[in-house]
Amino acid sequence: MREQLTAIRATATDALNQADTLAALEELRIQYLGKKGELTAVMKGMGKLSAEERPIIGQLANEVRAEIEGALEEKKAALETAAADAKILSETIDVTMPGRRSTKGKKHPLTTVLDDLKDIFIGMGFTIAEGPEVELDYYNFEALNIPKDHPARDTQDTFYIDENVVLRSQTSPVQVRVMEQQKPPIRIIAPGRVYRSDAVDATHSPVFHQIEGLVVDKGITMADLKGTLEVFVKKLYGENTRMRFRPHHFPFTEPSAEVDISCFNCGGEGCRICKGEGWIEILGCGMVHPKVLSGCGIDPEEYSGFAFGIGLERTTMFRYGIDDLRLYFENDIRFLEQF
Ligand code: 2NM
Repeated sequence: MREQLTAIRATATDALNQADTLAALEELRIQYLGKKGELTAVMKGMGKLSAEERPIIGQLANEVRAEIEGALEEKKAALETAAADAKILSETIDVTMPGRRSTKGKKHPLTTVLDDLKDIFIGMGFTIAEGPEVELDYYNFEALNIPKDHPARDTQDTFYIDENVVLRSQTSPVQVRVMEQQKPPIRIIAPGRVYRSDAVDATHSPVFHQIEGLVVDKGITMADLKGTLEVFVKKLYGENTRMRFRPHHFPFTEPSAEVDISCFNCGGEGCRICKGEGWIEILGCGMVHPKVLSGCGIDPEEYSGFAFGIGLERTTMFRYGIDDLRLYFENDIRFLEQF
């Protein structure tokens, strides 16, 4: 039995020295000290020893157990320290290393100008209305007094989803929806994406943005339209900007007009920007057609209104001197970084 114990002491010490993981240590603990372990088995056999031998072997067995336990503890502590050291080493941060510069995003020029336009109209008491981009033919055309044979309704010009559903070609359907649901006074702008079946070039895109405005109340006249646009134009293009109305035709307004401003580049002298004209067209507008009002349940004998439509891409081109609308959508960082 003495030999058995010294053999266990030797092999256990050896195995412990070689263990290099905490899991391996635990296995060794079970192998030697566990309920069915080798040392336990020897100690269970001590009953068979003589009275003289028993205390001597018993003492030896206790020594071997204490030794193995001690070695286990020591090895465990060493492995834990090594693991912690390795972790600390792998996590060191070199605080002297140069930092990585983070690039800061900013607003797209279209967003900047849209936000400015919204601020100007909100300042005049307008609220912002929104509506679907996939729109019923009824709201996009019919309710706006655009007859069945109008060229805008041609599949050459409008994207049709099916016979009755289109991608809206203007944001006026939003105005129609508001007029149907809300009693005057109405004072809204409807900014948003619109779609037309155009080929892409420097001034055309099948997707672009409009901001349309609508005011409906008792006694609204052309003077209110002119006064409102005058404030808008001076806020956006400067106090010295002059404005002129040219007669035009839209199916949904009567009378209708296009609005020019004195060229912000040459002040009206004539230059490359205004093509020598001194004037630049910036928007379309008019008094809401009585048929549009009554179609929305608003009595044109009691109420009148004005409406206007501004192209966001065009307005932004003027603001920053951008000469090609494709630049807005190409996401070239060298273009975007300039604003
Ligand atoms: C324009 C020009 C003139 C317009 C008309 C309406 C509505 F819904 F009230 F009839 N909304 N927007 C309008 C009028 C839009 O864009 C060049």
